[in-house]
Amino acid sequence: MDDASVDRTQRADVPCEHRTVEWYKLENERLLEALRVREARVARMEDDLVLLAERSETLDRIVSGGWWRLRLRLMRLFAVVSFVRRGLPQREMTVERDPLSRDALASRAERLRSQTDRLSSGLPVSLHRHAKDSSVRRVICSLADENYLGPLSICSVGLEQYATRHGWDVAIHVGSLDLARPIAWSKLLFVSRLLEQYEEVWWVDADAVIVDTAPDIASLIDVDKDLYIVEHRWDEPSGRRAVNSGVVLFRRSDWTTSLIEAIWHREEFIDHPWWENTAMLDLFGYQIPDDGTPPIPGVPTAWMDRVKLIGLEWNSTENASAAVAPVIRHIGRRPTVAVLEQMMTGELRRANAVGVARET
Ligand SMILES: [Mn+2]
Repeated sequence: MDDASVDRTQRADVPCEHRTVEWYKLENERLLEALRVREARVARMEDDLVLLAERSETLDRIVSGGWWRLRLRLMRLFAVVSFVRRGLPQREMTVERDPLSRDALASRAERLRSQTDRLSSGLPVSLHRHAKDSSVRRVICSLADENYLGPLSICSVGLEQYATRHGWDVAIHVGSLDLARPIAWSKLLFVSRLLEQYEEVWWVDADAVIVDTAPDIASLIDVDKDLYIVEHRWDEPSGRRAVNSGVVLFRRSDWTTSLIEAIWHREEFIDHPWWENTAMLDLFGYQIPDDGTPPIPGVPTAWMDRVKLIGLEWNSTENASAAVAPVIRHIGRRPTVAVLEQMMTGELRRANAVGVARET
């Protein structure tokens, strides 16, 4: 309700026949007062309008100034560029980002070979740090010589994908660590060095690829087990089995150190076709036939107490040792390195296609 309506009510309250000169004087004063109130209100509104006009002038000055003009121009340019880019075919950019393209693998091989990082022991490596800020230090590792630099590069693509997802470091060494023995034996030396600064060291052969990054191998860890490995099996001759050292998770402990030393000292197996794997099998109690046929399980030795046999999916090969849903596809020896590389790339491409399909 405003003053005017109050006036009207008051005026209406007194019938015409009872209105006196005094009433009219008072009524006049009331009306004048109402008029003054309105004038004051109009004056305030006028002040506000002046203020608004001043502000808008300031805005105009700012907008027409050089800085704003430049910003507007940049924004317009950005909009045009992103519009044009959206319209262009994406093929070229995808090829550049494809870690399995010929160029990407070549530069990856060069990076691995450069070994610009150092372990605390001074050993040169190519190190990718993905480890999360946690109390457990974990590393995935692999090693190969120049002959296997191609497979090693392809292998490292999957290792890095896995490491990024689960917070592991990746350490890769190119070259033998003991030229007196076949390269396979260098694995033991490499793992030993890594156990000096990591609590969990996961070895993956250069001829294997991680094809499913979802499962977390750390979830398999038991307090009373220090070695995690897959036991392969054969249809024929039936009943043959053997732990395969192509994929092994080592936990840092005195037991692990002793085991690695014990394997290393089985010099009679240095040139055996399965190298250090044979030494490990012998220590664990498997029988190694002289005719080169697969090992026969025997009475497990005390070494097996701290060994945990894990599912085939962690080291899936072929036939009876092929997992339905592999985490790691271990390709193994092929007629040529080129064939091996082609198979590894194929496996990773399929895996990534499945991964992309799953995520979208
Ligand atoms: Mn292998």
